[in-house]
Amino acid sequence: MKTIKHKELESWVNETAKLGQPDHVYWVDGTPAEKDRLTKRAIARGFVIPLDQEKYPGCYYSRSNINDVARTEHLTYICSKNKEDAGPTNNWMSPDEGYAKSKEILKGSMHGRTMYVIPFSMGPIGSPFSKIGVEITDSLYVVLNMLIMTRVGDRVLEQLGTDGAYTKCLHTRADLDVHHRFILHFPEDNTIVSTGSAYGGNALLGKKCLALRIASWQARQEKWLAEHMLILGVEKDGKTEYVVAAFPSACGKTNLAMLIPPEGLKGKNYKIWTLGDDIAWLRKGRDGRLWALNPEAGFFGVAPGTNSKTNPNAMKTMSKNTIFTNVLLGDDLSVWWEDGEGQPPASGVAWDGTPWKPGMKDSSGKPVLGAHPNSRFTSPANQCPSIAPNWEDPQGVPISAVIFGGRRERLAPLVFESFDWAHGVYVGATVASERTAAADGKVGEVRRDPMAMIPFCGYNMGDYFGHWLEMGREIPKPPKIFHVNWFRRDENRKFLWPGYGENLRVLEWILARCRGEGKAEKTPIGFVPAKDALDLSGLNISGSTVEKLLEVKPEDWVAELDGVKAFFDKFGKTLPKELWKQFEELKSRLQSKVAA
Ligand code: GTP
Ligand code: SPV
Ligand code: MN
Repeated sequence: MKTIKHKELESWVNETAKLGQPDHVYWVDGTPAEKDRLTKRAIARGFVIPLDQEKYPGCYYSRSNINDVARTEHLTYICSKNKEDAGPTNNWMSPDEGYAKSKEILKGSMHGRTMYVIPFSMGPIGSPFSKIGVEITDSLYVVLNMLIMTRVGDRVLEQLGTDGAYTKCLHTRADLDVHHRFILHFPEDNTIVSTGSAYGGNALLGKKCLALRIASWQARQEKWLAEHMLILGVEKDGKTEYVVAAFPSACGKTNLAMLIPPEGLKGKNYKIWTLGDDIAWLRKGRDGRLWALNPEAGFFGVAPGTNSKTNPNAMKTMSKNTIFTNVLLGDDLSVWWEDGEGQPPASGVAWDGTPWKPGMKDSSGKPVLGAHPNSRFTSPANQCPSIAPNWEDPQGVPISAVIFGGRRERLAPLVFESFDWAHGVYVGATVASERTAAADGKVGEVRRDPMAMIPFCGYNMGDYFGHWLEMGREIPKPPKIFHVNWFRRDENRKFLWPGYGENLRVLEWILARCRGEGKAEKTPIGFVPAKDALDLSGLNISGSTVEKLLEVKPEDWVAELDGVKAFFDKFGKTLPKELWKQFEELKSRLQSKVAA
């Protein structure tokens, strides 16, 4: 028997075991030997399948239930005492109801299984940014993923001491029935309860549940920010500048974070450093700037579309010690996905467990996908060739620019700069994006996704916007705020911008602006690059395409205002007056242009 110094933690674990009725309770210690043992057990139980170990050393395949392949936002709740504290963009359930519902599902749900207790740290152990969680789970898949995504084991218990604070993260697969699926957050109790799902953000509770929903609640109280952002460094002439960027799920964070400078900019000797691809925690530094740290230790990245042209660093990162979920499993124990690497295997099993062959069509003549569009790879961050040497610096890195973005076929130009922090908060608060496969819902539909946080903000977003405004007043030297859109299309729905590595050309302009350089043209929505301000050398792109990419049509932006107003109206009194002021100012800037 292990001696647990933290008595309150021990009694929570005991109580949960009484309720869940597992056959065994096992405390994860985080050693490599244990990882081997647990991996073997997962193989024996059929939870993971080893890939061809010569081609894919340390790599495993896993398939989740076909009704359990993406986050389920309609089953995700904030269980705050007051409904208002959850706000109009979150589902709300009373804490009493939340606990009662989940208790029913938990009762006996672990029977015949082992209950794993995973002490984990979000952020390097002991960093002033870091928070500790303990996940109880009956899923070995969750354990193996948590070992990659977070810092796990006895060293975390050591840090927790006899009475340290931690987030209770209780997970049971139960019967994986969607009727028993609830992702519940009790911010006032620093507690998460997740039932009936074994997929990604629903089950790896350190990620979206703790590091965003619970952390955002805490961040408001403790005056910092928990955001759905990548962190990257741009090095030139021996100096590195850092940016954070918030894009909605499956809108390019991992890709931007691992960017490789394009051929056309080779002469400038840029080097891009990856620090995080999904979540950033930001605090005011002693120097009065905003500093950022990635609380995760791994990447849970989208597989489809990833190949050695689009994201070579991701391909190298996942070449070993990786768990692949819901991609195509080749009969030769390879993995493959749409727009991936090379030819698909001659035959295999698709993400939904059915036999698959290249070129298969469904009854309506559409190609049958081998990999689910939201299939993923889980890889250790330190395997990334571009991982920054200082990515685990407990102090984080100083941020020069905050970038918001979305997936917009029309309207939003390639890049624009806000006028100041408050206007930047307005820009973030009004981000809209087309839905992707990362969550259940209609793909392609445009929805408001402020700061890419609509599924992840753990409290009333009206208050969240207020907190952002407040942070701007707290930080003497705030970063500049920008908006980008890599996804604008032409009449034939072809992307106008080549994207990926070429996005460095946009980062270059952004960083120049932060230094007070870089030429810009003032438009009603903000500053856009002046003609010739983007370095497009070596890029085969016509002048008229560039014009289209940077075009700001006031009449289109006026039309957008109705949607913004309807969105803001939902918040009633909690929406900061400053945002209405920004709205009115933008409206009059636009109207004077339309009239002219
Ligand atoms: P989450 O992990 O869900 O939060 O997603 P993410 O924001 O990290 O998205 P990711 O980088 O995985 O990209 C999602 C999809 O967008 C992939 O299919 C990419 O190929 C595609 N994508 C990424 N960057 C670009 C780009 O610059 N241009 C275009 N056209 N597509 C891109
Ligand atoms: C996202 O959906 O934004 C992800 C994947 O990063 S998940 O962990 O499922 O949230
Ligand atoms: Mn994400």
